[in-house]
Amino acid sequence: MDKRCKRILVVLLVISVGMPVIAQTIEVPLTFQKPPQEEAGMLIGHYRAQPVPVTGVKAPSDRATVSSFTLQGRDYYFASERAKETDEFYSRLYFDANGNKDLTDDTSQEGVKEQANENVTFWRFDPFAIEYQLEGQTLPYNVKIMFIQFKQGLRVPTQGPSYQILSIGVWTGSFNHRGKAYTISFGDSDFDGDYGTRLKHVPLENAPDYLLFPLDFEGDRFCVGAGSLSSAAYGAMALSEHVLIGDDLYRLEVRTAQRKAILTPVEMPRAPVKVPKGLRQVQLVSEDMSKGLCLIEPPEVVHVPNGNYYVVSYQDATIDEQGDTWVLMATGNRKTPMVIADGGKRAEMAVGAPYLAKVSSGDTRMERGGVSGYPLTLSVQGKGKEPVVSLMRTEGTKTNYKLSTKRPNTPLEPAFKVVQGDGEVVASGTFEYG
Ligand SMILES: [Ca+2]
Ligand SMILES: [Ca+2]
Repeated sequence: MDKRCKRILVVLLVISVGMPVIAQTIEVPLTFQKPPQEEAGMLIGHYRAQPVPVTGVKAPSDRATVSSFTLQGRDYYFASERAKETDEFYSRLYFDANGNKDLTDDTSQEGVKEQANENVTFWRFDPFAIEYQLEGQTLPYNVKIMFIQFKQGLRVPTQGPSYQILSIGVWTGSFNHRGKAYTISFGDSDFDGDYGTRLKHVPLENAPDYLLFPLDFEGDRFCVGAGSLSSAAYGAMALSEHVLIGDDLYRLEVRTAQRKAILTPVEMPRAPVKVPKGLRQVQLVSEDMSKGLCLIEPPEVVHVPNGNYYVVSYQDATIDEQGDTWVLMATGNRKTPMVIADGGKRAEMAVGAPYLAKVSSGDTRMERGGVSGYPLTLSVQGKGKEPVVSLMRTEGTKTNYKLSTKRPNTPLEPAFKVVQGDGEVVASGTFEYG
């Protein structure tokens, strides 16, 4: 190689390193789909609503209670009744599928009873595919109605049946970002037919310090990740204005009626933040709680828009020796150190490993399932005192870790022994999740 050629080569290399690859606007066409049936950790689009009793609708029988829910200004009617007059609870559901305010010409469904805990029983029914109008477009929607039966004698807000109306359909699409394929899904968590409702902070009156942030937010949820919908949906985030994929900053917008999502590159002053290794997803919210920021697969140092942020939640992923992926999810609270990204010295996200397990015992005797005793609680928290809320295997089938028989893809419940000073074992057992 002669000297001139070398010089050219050097110049070319400098040019290729010095030119940043500019992120481009990404349009993601969305298709509607029913998510895998209430998989563990599927947090998209579930919403609780208390329907109001209605009049002017023909009931299927004298003992039926007619109720309704609303979607984009249209009312949808349903009725619950005891299948037999002597039945203990409402177990049959009618849905006004043809929308004529007459529930005598619709088919009915018998519920499947499921004991949720000692106080609550759910009556589950198959979901309904319905349609609604948004911005002149007819769109599909998926609704699931559940009846809630409270234990007798319990003080409950309503007499008669209480319902849970769930929005369980999601809009899903895929896109490529810097050569890698991602799946993005949106759920209508606040049940208004618009899948693009951004996070809104709702201060709870006299909220205690330990209250977790997600409970304070309204709006829709979404998830994005490499891989399938079900593994990405584990730990959906509150829909935020800005999303960082790697170190590329985008504004995220969902246009439900147009069946698409748009990721637009954004230029704004940003500051470097050091992210703990293994964190593959982080939800931040600005100090004034007005704006969310989601980090997807952040590099070790990510550049976030200048500002101070609370860590709302994160996922920490690890691959075990057999190649299975495990994802730990934690939720920050007000005690978790803020991320101060002011462009000054490099900010750090002080969360994640090491995780500490803590066992505490209550000093009030409790009764449960006919057994009386003192409760033992096992909790795990990260470096920033953020509680770990779940640990799941999201990919793979070969792990050597023992798995729970009650919860799929979850580690075996830890066992305990309570030993007296003289070595006598006074109690032993296993912890339960939840
Ligand atoms: Ca009807
Ligand atoms: Ca919504």
